Amino acid sequence: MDKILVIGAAGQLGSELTRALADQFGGDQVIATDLRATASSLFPYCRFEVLDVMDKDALGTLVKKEKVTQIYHLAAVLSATGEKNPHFAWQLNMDSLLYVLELAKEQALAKIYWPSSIAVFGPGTPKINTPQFCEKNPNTVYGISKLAGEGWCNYYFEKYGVDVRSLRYPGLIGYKSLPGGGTTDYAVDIYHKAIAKQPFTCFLSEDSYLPMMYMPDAIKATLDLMNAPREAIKIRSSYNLAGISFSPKEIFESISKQVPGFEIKYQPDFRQAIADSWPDSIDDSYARANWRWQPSYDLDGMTQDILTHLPTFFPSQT
Ligand code: AKB
Repeated sequence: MDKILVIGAAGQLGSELTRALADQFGGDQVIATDLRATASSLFPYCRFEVLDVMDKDALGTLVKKEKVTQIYHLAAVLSATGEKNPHFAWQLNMDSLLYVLELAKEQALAKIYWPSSIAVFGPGTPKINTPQFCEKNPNTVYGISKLAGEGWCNYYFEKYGVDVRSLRYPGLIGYKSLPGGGTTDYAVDIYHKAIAKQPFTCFLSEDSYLPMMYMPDAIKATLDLMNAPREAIKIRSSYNLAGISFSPKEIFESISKQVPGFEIKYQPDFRQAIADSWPDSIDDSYARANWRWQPSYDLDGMTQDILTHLPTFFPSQT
C-alpha cells in the first residue's frame, strides 16, 4: 500500500494537494510535513510531522520509519522572495531536491513529485504559446534553480530509474491560502481586496499577461500526471502546463462584473521585470497528448468560484 509524504504541505499548493491525496489514498496513508508546528491544525484529516527538509538525516529517518513510498516535495522559495536572498533560495531549492532524489534512489521509492515553473523561461524564450522545447534563459534565482532541478530530475530518471514526475506550473490561484512570495501572487491578493471592499494596488502594469491556473485545475493536473502509467510519461524534466492567460486589467474587469465599484491602481515594482521575462501563454500539447491533460476553468468561471468561496475561508475580511 502506498504511503505518501508531503514536504511543504502548508504552502499554497500543499494545503490543497494534501487534502486531495488524503481523499485518494486515505488520511492514514498521508503524512503532511512542514517547518512550523502550528501548521498541524491545517491537517485534521491526516498525520502531521514537523520536518525541516534541509535536515537530510531527519528526512531519511522519517521516510524509512514510515515506509514512505511516494514523496511530494513542494517546499521552495518563490520568485519574488528568492530575489531578496538569492543564495538561500538556491540552497533551499536545490539541496532539498537532491536530498529527495538521493533518498528515492537509495530506498527505491515508487514515485517522486516535484514542481517546476514557468520561471524556467526568460529573455529569448518565445512569449506566445511558449513551446515545451525552446530557449530557456531564466534570470531569477528561482527560475535558475527550477531549470537546474529539471535537469536533475531527468538525470535521476535516466541514470537510476527514479520515477520522478514534474509540471511547470503557471501562476497558481487559490482562495484557501494567502499569497506566498510569487510574482503571480497579485492574482491571489486581488480577490482578498475585492472581498474586503478595499482598492487594490497592483505591482504589475495593467497589460502584463502571464500564464495562470485555478487551483482545482492544478490539483487535477498533478494527480493525473502522478496516476498515469509510467510508460505514458515521456518527459522527465518537466511538462509545460497551461490554464488561462490574462493581464491585471482583465482579472480586474472579471472581478468588477461581480463587485461593482471595485478599484485598482498600478504601481509596478521590481516584480515587473520578472513578469516581463516570463511567457504570456504556454503550449502544453505534450501534456495533452501524453496523459490527456485538459483544463476546466476560464477566467470568469474562476472569479465566480473564488468570490463565492473565499469569504467562508477568510470571514474576517468581509
Ligand atoms: C511565482 O510567481 O514565483 C510562482 C511561479 C510562477 O512559479 N507562482
